[in-house]
Amino acid sequence: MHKKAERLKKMKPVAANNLTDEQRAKLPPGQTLTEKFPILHEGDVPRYDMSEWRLKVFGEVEEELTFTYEDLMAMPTVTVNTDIHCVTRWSKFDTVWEGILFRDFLAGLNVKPEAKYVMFHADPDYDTNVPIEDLLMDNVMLAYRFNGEPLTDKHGWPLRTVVPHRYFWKSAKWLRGIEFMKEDRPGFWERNGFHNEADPFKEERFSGEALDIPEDEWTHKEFD
Ligand SMILES: Nc1nc2c(c(=O)[nH]1)N[C@H]1C(S)=C(S)[C@@H](COP(=O)(O)O)O[C@H]1N2
Ligand SMILES: [Mo]
Repeated sequence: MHKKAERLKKMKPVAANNLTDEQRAKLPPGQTLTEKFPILHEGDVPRYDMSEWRLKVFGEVEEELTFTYEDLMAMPTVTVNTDIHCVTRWSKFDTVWEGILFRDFLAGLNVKPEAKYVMFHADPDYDTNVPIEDLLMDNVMLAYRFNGEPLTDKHGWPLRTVVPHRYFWKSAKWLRGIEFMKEDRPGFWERNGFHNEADPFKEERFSGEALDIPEDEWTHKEFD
């Protein structure tokens, strides 16, 4: 059998009747637990020359800043264990991320007091918006390691955001820019029918009419 077909065949969700009480309590409504890690994105996985790679901070800041990867590696790190929830109905528990706590990163920037929202800009042509207030929690980060290993290309190496209390489209892979904004503005999926707030426990999936996503669509995606 073709290797990809082999992999897809193994993408089995954890059946609802096999969940412990604790797992059931942690699972947002309408979600299915998976032990695998689905890979979801638009476009091709970017390739980088790390000597050229930069992270830019711009918008409502006193001073625009540009970080090299070495700059980021030199910052204090945290390790966070958290659950993640994708709008296509898979959730994964106890994912372990290592990187920079967003709150710590923010403390080193000169953000104007009027700034209330962030637009995360990512490759290829992706963006997603989150209120600053939402980025101050103990588990929101700029991550570069997952489960004890460097992020893989497909999961967003060299740098992604992890905003675990929002549906996972708000966690941008291949992050390149952080824009501070006075007013909110919708990102890619937010412009395309997904909910602006995206709280999985409130099932904030869509902004208007529900998009026609088959409930098992994610089980046909690539994963590792
Ligand atoms: N740059 C970029 N980041 C992205 C996306 C994307 O298309 N491009 N898709 C989002 C969506 S919809 C999901 S569910 C998660 C998937 O992350 P994973 O592939 O590591 O599971 O990435 C999010 N971040
Ligand atoms: Mo997603």
